[in-house]
Amino acid sequence: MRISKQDPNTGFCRDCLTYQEVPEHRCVHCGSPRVLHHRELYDLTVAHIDCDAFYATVEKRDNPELADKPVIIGGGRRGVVSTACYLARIHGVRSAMPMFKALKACPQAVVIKPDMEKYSRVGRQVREMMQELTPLVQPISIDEAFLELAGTEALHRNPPARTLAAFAKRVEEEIGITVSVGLSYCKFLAKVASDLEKPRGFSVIGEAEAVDFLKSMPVTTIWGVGKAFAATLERDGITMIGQLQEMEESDLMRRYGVIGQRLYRLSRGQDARQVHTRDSAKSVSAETTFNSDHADRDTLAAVLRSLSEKVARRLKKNDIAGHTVVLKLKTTDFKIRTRNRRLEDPTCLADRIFHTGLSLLERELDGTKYRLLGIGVSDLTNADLADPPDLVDTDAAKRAVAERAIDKVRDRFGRHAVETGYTFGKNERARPQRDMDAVDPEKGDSEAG
Ligand code: DCP
Ligand code: MG
Repeated sequence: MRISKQDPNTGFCRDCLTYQEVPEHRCVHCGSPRVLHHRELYDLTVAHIDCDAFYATVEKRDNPELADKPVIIGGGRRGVVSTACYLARIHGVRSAMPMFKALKACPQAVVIKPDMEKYSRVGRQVREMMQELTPLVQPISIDEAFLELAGTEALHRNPPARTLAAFAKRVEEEIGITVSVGLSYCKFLAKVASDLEKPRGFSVIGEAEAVDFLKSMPVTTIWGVGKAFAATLERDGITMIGQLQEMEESDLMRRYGVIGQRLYRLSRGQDARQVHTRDSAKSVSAETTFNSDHADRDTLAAVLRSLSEKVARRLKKNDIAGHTVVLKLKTTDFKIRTRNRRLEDPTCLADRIFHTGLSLLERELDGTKYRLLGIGVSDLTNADLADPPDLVDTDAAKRAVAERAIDKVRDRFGRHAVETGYTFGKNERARPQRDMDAVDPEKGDSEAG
């Protein structure tokens, strides 16, 4: 049967994959209750896949006698639970629980020491199978990944939703473990969705219901809101996402700094982060070759500032951050110097990139004339962990808030609407002539320092 986007009423069975024209509770073909219907089922392309009780499921696969027994994986030196099968979870056993406590809750459990080599092998198999669905697979941990399936319909002759259901079925049949799938229009909600119906789940969150759905969820649903930050929010009387939805962005930013903006957007189901493969870019950088050579701090600092802003702009656009700042200089006799510094936390802020770059640059100001200056970041990660609000350096924290405010003005009025002290009036001299993307500063012709 041909399925078109005009026909959102047609669902399909997750067991036999037969299309279902009328919304029935059971599959018209095989009678399975696992029938999927959703108004946006054929429009959504972002998926999060997470294996169910991963280590425990692998052990159950390899020993059928364990099938109906509660199984706990853990022990070892730390004496905590790595994971527990869903049977053991009924008794209250959870990951990271001390083993003695877990055994008190479920004394009949079978305890198995983790076999990491085996789990890595199985995790790799699952990942390879994911990569047959789309080249855009972003692994998050040993048992989970994001997938972008836009544009894969022709290849699989199936809409993403059905491709994913076929995948889950294939993992069960060929690898012998189960997964849960979340399907949505953005990463945040795809991840939330995959957790909704575990195990063997397949949940869909569409754009139309996102805000309503989020309203009644606890703030801890938001990626990056851990126990400590949830406690801060609770002290301010905020426990549910619905409360965040009623707050102004400026208020959230004033209270919580950069993370306030994230809360504002995610609480409304706005998440522009793209799915990217881990090695799609090793670094993000920009560089400029001067018309005449320079040795003085002011000129170089101005160029550095505008290049840092360019790098930060790209990082923010792609929701990534870099852990290491890399400065590149080329002397008049074409010798290249690169200097690196690893930061405490990854950053996507121009201010942090600039100040780190400047301190590296200052050590190279020995009268040498430079014909090229470049700045970039490497060790790329998701922006989620970048620039935590509780910085020791309060001035830097203030500048970070200011930078977010400037970004907003620039989003609305263009890049040159706001100029900082370092670049003000220096745009002609500081204009980058060439930029580089996806260049690995560890390699190539550099002379590491
Ligand atoms: N893990 C661990 N210690 C933790 C959490 C997890 O060692 N505190 C390991 C064991 C898990 C694996 O990582 O099997 C994957 O983590 P998940 O959080 O995805 O947990 P599970 O896959 O076990 O369960 P779920 O079905 O909730 O995904
Ligand atoms: Mg899992």
